[in-house]
Amino acid sequence: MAPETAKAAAYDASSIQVLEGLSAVRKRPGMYIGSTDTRGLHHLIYEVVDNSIDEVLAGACTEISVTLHTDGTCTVVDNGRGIPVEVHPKYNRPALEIVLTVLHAGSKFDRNTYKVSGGLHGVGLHVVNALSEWFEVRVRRNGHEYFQRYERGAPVAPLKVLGDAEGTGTEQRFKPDPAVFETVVFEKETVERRLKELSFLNPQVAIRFRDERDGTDLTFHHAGGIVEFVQDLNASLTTLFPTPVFLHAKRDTTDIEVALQYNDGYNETLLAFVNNINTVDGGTHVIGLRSALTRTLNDYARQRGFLKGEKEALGGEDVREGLACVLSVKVLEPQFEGQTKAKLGNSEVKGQVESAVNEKLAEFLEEHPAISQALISKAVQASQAREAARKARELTRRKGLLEGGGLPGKLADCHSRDPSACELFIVEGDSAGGTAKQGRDREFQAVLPLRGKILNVEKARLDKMLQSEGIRTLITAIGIGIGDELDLAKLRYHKIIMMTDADVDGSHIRTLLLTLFYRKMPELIGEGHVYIAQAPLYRVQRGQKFAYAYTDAERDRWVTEYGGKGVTIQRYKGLGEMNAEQLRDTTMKPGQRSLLRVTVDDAQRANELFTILMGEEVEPRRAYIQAHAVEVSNLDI
Ligand code: 0RA
Repeated sequence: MAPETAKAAAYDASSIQVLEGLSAVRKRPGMYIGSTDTRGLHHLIYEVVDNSIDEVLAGACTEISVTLHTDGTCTVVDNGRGIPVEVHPKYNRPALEIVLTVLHAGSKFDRNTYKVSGGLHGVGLHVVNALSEWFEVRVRRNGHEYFQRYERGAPVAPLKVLGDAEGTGTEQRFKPDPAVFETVVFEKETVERRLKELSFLNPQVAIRFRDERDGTDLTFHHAGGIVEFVQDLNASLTTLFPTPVFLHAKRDTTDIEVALQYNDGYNETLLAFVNNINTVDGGTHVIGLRSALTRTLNDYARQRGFLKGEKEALGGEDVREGLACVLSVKVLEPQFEGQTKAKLGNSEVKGQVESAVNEKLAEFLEEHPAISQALISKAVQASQAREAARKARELTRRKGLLEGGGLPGKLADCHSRDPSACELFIVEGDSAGGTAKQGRDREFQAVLPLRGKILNVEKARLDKMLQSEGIRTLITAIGIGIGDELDLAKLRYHKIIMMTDADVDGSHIRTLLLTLFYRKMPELIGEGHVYIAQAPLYRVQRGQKFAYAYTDAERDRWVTEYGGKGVTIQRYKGLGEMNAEQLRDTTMKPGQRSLLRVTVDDAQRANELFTILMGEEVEPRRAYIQAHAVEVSNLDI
């Protein structure tokens, strides 16, 4: 076809519709992928991979490979049936083009699998295409290889046949558009984590991950599915029984899978997925699971005489102490709720999960009396510790330490009583604390100095945790309480800002704080209230001119700008080396400072590292340190 003809043909009614659809996505990308920050950027990969996973769920695909290239592009290859290329009757164009420009579930070409619609994945390949500078797709099908290229979502040429080909499959390569995203750099760890997760959730598929920027080449294939997932979660811990409990049930059209295993620690790790989406904010499926656990363990304990009297009962937190659990449900029409669409809303799912887990877990307990006894005795101990903690709390309360007006003495509170305007700076050490108190705006900025390291909550049960003054002070200052009694509405400051030195001790304290928040106040992180202050590393000065640098590269740029000669560089080894004015201008003052918001991902990563570095087991710790030798070489363990 002559180019003029192709062009003329391209401007018919349906392509106007396509262009309108495209510009809607490009105008409001957030509506489709949640945000245009690094989180939204990674949604592009998730979306493309999810489409290949749909082929796995249809039983038509066994291998997926994901590659991050040095030019900032990503390639996803699968050996599924290939995106259909036949002409779509309604649009009079190849189905492939429809899938990549308008539809996310073309009726005739729809695959009969559980869809994730409503969540942030499942938005459709056309969204990825529209937000990519370019997108190239190759399909092997019907004995041919087909190819088409798009730029900013629009095809640059019709679908063409490259030649003959054996087998079937789809290959997609795309370059996120820097005009849309705040950052276009894919994070290896984020992608790796998601692919590993998908391989546990879909044991039928092998997922290869390559990062050409550093030579990474990994293959994830976990035939044991979520049972292996739980074993992985407990890998560095001592477990109460060797093989995780696994249960699988169907209620109506909902498919329910649970794997769980207890360790001798005090924390709960519960990962919940709906149609392969990680519902970090929980929802009805999680509520159903928790209530079944509490109910079934209480029933069993009562029948066997482990609980005395009618009044004694195991609480939810007691039966979840030391629990590692993966819940994976498949729901036909999931409703996702909340800011990040990471919470399941379908009310019917609560009862479905609850009844399935009640039934199967009761069976398991009957059949494994020795394990059951170990579980119950751990939960009973947890319950006694909780009771002891409650008494200790009453005592301190009566002493007037924890109640309103009885705020910790070291806290320099702010004047404002409007939590949404208030900020709490948690500062390392009394000396930096003093500087921060001088540099703050007392109207809305409060300062809490921490003396030394806080207790590692990873290794302590509730009663011991509350004996630690540092922890109590933090809990009181923040105001929302912890665990099952947490009430986010009582939050006293909407920004909780960790301000520590940029050295090993500083990062250790930050990790301890993150562990406390992640384990005991997860909503605080989930709702985006936790931040890390970014203090400068250098002050570069020449004559009257000076600037602050937050990285080595930035320092070098200032040195060049100031002309090299006569420039002095001051290196800040800690916050304490700055005076109040400097700390205010560089790190505390809104509009001038830069704060890093902590995501659940960050906290999860910090915690994982922590479980390994601080855990009892020597072997995983050694393996981890060897694998990450460069990063942790100066970490004091
Ligand atoms: C619709 C129908 C069929 C396959 C696909 C879509 C499909 C989509 C993607 C996206 C990435 N890889 C994919 N592989 C397949 C089934 C068509 C048939 O019955 O042959």
